[in-house]
Amino acid sequence: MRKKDGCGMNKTNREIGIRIREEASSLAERVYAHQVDHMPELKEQTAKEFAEKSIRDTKYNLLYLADAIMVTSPDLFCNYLKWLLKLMEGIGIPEKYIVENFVSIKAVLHERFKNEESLVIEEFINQGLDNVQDCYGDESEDYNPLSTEKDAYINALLQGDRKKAGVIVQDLVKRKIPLEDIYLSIFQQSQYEIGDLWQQNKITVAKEHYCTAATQLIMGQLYPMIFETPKRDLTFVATCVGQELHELGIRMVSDFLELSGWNTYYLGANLPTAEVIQTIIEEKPQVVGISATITYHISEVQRLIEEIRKTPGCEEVKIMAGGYPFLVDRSLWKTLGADGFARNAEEAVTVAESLIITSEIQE
Ligand code: B12
Repeated sequence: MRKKDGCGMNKTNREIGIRIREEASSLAERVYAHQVDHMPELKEQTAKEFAEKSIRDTKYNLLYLADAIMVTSPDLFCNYLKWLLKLMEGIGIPEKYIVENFVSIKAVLHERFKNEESLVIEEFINQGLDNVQDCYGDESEDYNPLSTEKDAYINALLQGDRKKAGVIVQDLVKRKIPLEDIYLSIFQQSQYEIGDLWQQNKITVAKEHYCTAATQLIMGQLYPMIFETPKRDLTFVATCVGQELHELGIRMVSDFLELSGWNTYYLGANLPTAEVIQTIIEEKPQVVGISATITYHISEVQRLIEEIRKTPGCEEVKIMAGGYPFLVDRSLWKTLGADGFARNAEEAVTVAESLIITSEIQE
């Protein structure tokens, strides 16, 4: 697992990652066949859905592994394993099935890849499994000055009472609590906790969707206050990468910049690269923010950054990256070629401001 040299990627690892990603579907089928051969109890599972689900989940395992190898980040892979074990515990699947799945992944990839490549893959998987208890994940909540209100907000949403949740937020506005605090201590924190409840199988996907939609609605009710701040001659374009559906994080970043006087152009989720590039050419932002939450979307971040860098008309724009994988691997933004990274929306304002100062000095 040779380390990458400063900014940039290890070429061999990048190629391994790309190949696993390209062949993920067929590899997943072979891994499933291998696992069934080695775990006699799986042969008793004759239901077609069992095979389909196992192959689908193995494909996710391969995609997470591929992108972590691509950027030489054992931490990203280890964090994924930690998350996966917690998820499986929630639905009552024993750890040994996950471990066996990776034993089969190693065996199948060993046949498919050259010896030195397969050593890299094995080292990633072994290191991940060995360090799973100690790697990043499940960080305890920072001190939350609005924890009582946040708990009441989550309870209201879980009871399906978004009106009550809205009233809690309006009361905070009346108490002149800064919008930034409401965003981070209520909206962001409640989303994180709702995600945890889903992961532990304590709430349904439908409940999680309801909570997210309600929070988006309540955020929208604050917009008149956000857009009334005086503006400077600065523009920020905010986008997720292609397949990424988690859009609240980058929306918060965009709203914080709007509150600090930037004109923001929020594109949200699911937008083709060409459209993002076109927007950059037309809007001429000083900074573009790119968000990814799912680790196997980081190859898309890298592609988007490469596209921006090589497109005439986009030379001046500074690129800031962020989202969950960037919190796990603190040098990922450099590996992917961004100009900066921020842990959250508050820090994003400071980083965006510093990026434009740097570019002014360079001029
Ligand atoms: C809501 C939600 C969804 C919704 C998203 C809807 C929407 N309109 O956004 C839906 C239902 C679509 C969804 C789908 C999935 N989800 Co989801 N989801 C969540 C949840 C509960 C909340 C996300 C959120 O709103 N967070 C709040 C925001 C404010 O926080 P944030 O994103 O971290 O953003 C802050 C910083 O990271 C940073 N930041 C973010 N972007 C940027 C960008 C820049 C430039 C900068 C500087 C900073 C920055 O600043 C932000 C503000 O402070 C999370 C739980 C969690 N812990 O986040 C799970 C979570 C992210 N989802 C998860 C998963 C697994 C999935 C699915 C794969 C599930 C599935 N099997 O289908 C799919 C993948 C979909 C896809 N292709 O993207 C996992 C990811 C685990 C992992 N290891 O990868 C999580 C962590 C849940 C969990 N605990 O298991 N999900």
